[in-house]
Amino acid sequence: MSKYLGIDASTQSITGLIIDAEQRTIVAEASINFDEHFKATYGVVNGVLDLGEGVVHSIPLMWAEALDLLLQTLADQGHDLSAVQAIAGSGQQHGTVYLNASAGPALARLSPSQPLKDQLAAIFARPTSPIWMDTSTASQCAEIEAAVGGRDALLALTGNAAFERFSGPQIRKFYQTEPDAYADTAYIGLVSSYVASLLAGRLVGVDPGDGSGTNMMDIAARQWSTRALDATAPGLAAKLLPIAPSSQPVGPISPYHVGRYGFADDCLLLPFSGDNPCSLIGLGLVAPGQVALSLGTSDTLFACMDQPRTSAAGEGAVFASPDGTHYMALTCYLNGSLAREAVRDQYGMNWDQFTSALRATPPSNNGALMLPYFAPEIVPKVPQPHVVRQNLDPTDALANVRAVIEAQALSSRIHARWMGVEISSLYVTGGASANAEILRVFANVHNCPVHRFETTNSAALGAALRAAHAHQSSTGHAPSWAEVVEPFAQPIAGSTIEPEPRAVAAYDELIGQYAALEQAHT
Ligand code: ADP
Ligand code: XUL
Repeated sequence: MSKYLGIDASTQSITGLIIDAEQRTIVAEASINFDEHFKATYGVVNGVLDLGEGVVHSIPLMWAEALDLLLQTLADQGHDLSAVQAIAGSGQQHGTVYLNASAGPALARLSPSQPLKDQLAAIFARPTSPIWMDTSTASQCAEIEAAVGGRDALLALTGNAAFERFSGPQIRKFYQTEPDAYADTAYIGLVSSYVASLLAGRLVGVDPGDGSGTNMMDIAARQWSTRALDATAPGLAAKLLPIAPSSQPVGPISPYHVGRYGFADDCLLLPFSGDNPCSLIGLGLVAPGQVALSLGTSDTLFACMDQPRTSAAGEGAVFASPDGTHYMALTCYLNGSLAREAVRDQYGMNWDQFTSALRATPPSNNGALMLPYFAPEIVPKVPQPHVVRQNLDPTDALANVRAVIEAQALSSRIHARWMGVEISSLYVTGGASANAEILRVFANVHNCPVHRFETTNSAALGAALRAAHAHQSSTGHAPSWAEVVEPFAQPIAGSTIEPEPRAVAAYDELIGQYAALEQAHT
């Protein structure tokens, strides 16, 4: 028996993935898509509520309902959840959940005969949660940087400049705009720690991987920073739980899940981390070297580092790795899958037609370029949506498809430079990594092979591997991270996409034009 469950609570879905560490295989994978199941009840589109003016929230009660549905689905598929020895998870990063004083007792007395949503509806001090797509906190970012002594001081302390989507600026905005609700908030957690709490039946702290995405954690000490907390909102320290080390079990799973889904009562639970930090583990990046690309709702490019290298220009973020010793550098784009879908839908295509359009058009697109800011962009910073076309006919569907993908790939090359790592290959994950033609553009723009994996859910896989590492360590045999990830972090044989010299040369020429266009419009 060596089964481990990883759960990824992401923007558009919640995924569960079970590995058998002895057999070295993934034995179960199930996803609950929020729009498919909950659009009618909660009004979400692409998993979120777009409230206008850059305000984007989601609904923590929906995540609880989705967790129940996910575990029920795994049980209905015939997976014996009593065989799961440990669980870890990941959440979309930065999103904050605000709970009142009834949350702790309500979690402690959960009855397996009622769903979570019926027992937890009253625990929220704020019914919705701002998430990583929210860009409405520019003034709070400036205030926080100023209060700690400037951007450089915040960078040195937390590893990151203030970003609109990070938790600290979002908490500050809540305190400023809804002071009474802020005062009534007993606990503030992240998406990750909230979902972990639903599994634990008690409140669980934020891990250093996700804590580094808050602008509130001392990145060197991996603890909340009093200076940063004071710069964010008054009384904040009392509303946070201590940072929970990523590899230290928080206890057994709650009796609720034992009674309802048949988990063993000694099934261990680990703190959850961020989706990108868990993907780092799921793709096997437990030592510096490889670079990974995640094509999910957000597109992210990331690498493992020995030391926290910071991005002075604010292009990238630095997070603590959940492996406990390393760090990750990350560049995040808001216009990832939803920009690809915007083009796909504008021309009435499905993914097969989108893929055919890529096949039918030449690398560098005869010089046609697009800046694909269908929504505000994080890198480069673009506060208002605006799509720019240069030498690109808006009625030419095929050229527009190629233009959006080339823009994303060229931008990922330009804005990866701050990481200071040579990209000699790319490990890919995320929903759109199933599309080989999209990957071909990235291979040619970066002039490197692109490796694919059995699952596109590397965050859930990384969480399952974290569970395996912690459980095996707790039973006396402490394996190295390399030993734990090695059987799973193997590219699919024969699936590598190699760069094509002529296309590479075309992009080497085009990238200067793209950078100039970007500079002219940002
Ligand atoms: P997240 O974890 O951020 O919620 P995923 O990694 O699950 O997102 O990716 C979901 C996205 O994958 C969808 O929004 C969709 O745009 C994209 N996707 C799925 N299949 C394809 C495909 N064949 N080609 C391009 N994109 C795809
Ligand atoms: C990373 C980021 C996104 C979210 C959602 O900084 O904002 O990648 O984690 O996946």
